[in-house]
Amino acid sequence: MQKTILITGATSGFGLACAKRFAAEGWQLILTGRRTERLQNFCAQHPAVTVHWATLDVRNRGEVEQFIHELPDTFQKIDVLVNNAGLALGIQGAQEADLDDWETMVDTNIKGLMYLTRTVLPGMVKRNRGHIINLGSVAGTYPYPGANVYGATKAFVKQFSKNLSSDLVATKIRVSNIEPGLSESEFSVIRFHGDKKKADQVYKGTQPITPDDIAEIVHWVTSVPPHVNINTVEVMPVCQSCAPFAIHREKA
Ligand code: NDP
Ligand code: 8X3
Repeated sequence: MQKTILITGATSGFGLACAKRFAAEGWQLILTGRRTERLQNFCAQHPAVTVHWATLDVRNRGEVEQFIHELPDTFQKIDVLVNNAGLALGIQGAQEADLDDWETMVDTNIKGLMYLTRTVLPGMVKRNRGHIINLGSVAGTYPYPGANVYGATKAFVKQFSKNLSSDLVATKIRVSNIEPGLSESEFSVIRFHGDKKKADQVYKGTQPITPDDIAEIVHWVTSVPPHVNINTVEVMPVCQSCAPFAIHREKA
């Protein structure tokens, strides 16, 4: 039987690459994002792929619940949920960061992921089949200046993923947390509120991870034998490593 994958944030970056990767494997797709035109374009460019799409802001709990509860019959049995929609906003220190940016990150990266998971899970438990794949980040483990709330939202994703596995231990449902490092997508343009020049500086002189690299990993975690659960994949480009501890020294 054809498998079904629901991908949030399928209009760009990792989500779009996952849509293409799973389509190539013959899966049927449920694609969401706020930019309707991009979802329409995907369908126009992939006429042979079975797609159900919806303009959906994951921050809207009512819309998320309605969307899942009203899925067409043939799309109701979701095999894989990729909780990918998310963003970083700003890189200022905590003392000067924009509180609206902080709220948007919490509402999207934490609450949106919660709404999707809580609404999709009962069906998976009923069928005793499914896989929740969350997009965490290395920022959920390693601190860096300006990551403040963004990193904290991804630390939530890390612990939530582990706690989900605990709740689901008596089921065949799998939970994976993918934690990428430096990856080039629209992520930095969004983070710098549309400043493409600033965003380009992030990747200058590096060979970052690509969305296709992440899609390959997401596909891989679904393809291991059903009794195997890939808990966490932490992945960085070769040009990246963990920062040393920072020590501030007073001038003598
Ligand atoms: P992109 O900016 O390219 O894509 C982000 C996607 O999230 C878009 O499709 C966007 O769709 C969607 N999205 C954002 N806010 C909402 C919302 N409120 N409701 C619905 N969809 C939303 O970034 P990436 O592909 O790089 O990021 C994907 C995930 O991976 C994020 O969770 C990010 O934190 C994480 N990540 C990214 C890394 C990187 O360096 N790029 C590294 C580690 C993790 P639309 O605007 O159409 O709604
Ligand atoms: C994205 C990776 O290092 O920019 O989650 O926070 S990083």
